[in-house]
Amino acid sequence: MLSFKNTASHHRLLSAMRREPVDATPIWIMRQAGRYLPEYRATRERAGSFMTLCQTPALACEVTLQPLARYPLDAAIIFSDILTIPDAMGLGLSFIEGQGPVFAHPVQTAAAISALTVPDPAQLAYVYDAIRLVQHELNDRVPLIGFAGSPWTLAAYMIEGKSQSGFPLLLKMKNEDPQLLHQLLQLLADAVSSHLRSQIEAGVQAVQLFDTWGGILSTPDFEIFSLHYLQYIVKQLKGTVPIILFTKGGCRWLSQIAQTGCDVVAVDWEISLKAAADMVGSQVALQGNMHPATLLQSPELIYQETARILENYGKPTGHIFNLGHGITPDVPPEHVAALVDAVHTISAKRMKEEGVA
Ligand code: 1CP
Repeated sequence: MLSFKNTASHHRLLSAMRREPVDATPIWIMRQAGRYLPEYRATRERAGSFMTLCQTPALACEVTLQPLARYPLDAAIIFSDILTIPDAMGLGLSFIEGQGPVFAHPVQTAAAISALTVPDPAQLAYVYDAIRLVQHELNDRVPLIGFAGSPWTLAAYMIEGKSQSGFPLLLKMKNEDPQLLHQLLQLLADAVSSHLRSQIEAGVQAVQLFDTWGGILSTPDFEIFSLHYLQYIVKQLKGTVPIILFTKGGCRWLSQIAQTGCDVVAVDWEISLKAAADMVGSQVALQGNMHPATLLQSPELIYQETARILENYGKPTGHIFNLGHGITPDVPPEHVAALVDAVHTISAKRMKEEGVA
């Protein structure tokens, strides 16, 4: 039986996810613990490698909390990576400077795919241990978000063996042996469900699924190869904690994504939040959607763009502010302070004026 922490209602993030009144719009940032922070780079250097950082709970806990020490963010996200699942399946993950993730044993044949199994939770225990450490340190200051990659996005890296523009080997398998690809996607859907369930048991109060590469598909193929498995995972987890679905490049499909039964639909910058709200209806909250490059501009321009996005959304709740994709390493840390302040100040003032706070 799945047990999870009773999610206290005083957290802005969780209230906004339920579309209940909030005193200000909550904000967290994808990749908020990352290379734009000098303290992250220092801990990463001390760890020696990215995987050691992920697999050492004390260090993963330390970097998870670093952005919270600097900014009044409304959530923490556990420091880990979506590729820990294929690593636990035996694919041999390493991160090569300047090249990104690389697998020693990509899966490209029926024999390699048939040999895979759902990892034993013990193989990912370092993630659950890190979650327990973070929850102890946070002491209910803000909620902690857990995450995983979508089956489609994980399959992309597992088949290609690395980050490869256009993912040609993945698309070749989709076209030439779709049943084999479905075998891999279903196994991943079970592995992702199991990993998220264990994260929830360890104490995360919401989860996000990153479907970073769903947007490369055509509409019929998105439904068959990505959405179907997102829906399967949502069904497995329904009734535990709120679920955020993020398909990058997926603005064409926001209404289908909302119909999976998820709680929050995360939106990139390709569509306005107002248009997104018209597509998803009133059953889900929205997350997003500032262009990450906005954070390279001056604090004045960041303030103006924040005001524009909040105004464009226009409703008192049901919005979690975020970027439309991860923060980039070249962002000056003080620009993040300007953003968090702008979101809270502008939204709190508006809620007071409208008498909702
Ligand atoms: O050397 C380093 O420090 C590497 C940078 C880095 C970081 C900070 C990687 C390598 N992963 C992470 C952490 C990470 N990855 C988090 C931490 C929590 C947070 O603060 O948000 C999360 C949520 C992820 C998720 C992730 N990893 C995604 C989905 C989100 C997205 O950005 O689209 C993907 C695609 C990955 C794979 C991955 N891991 C790392 C890199 C550089 C990549 C992308 C490779 C590519 O460009 O295809």
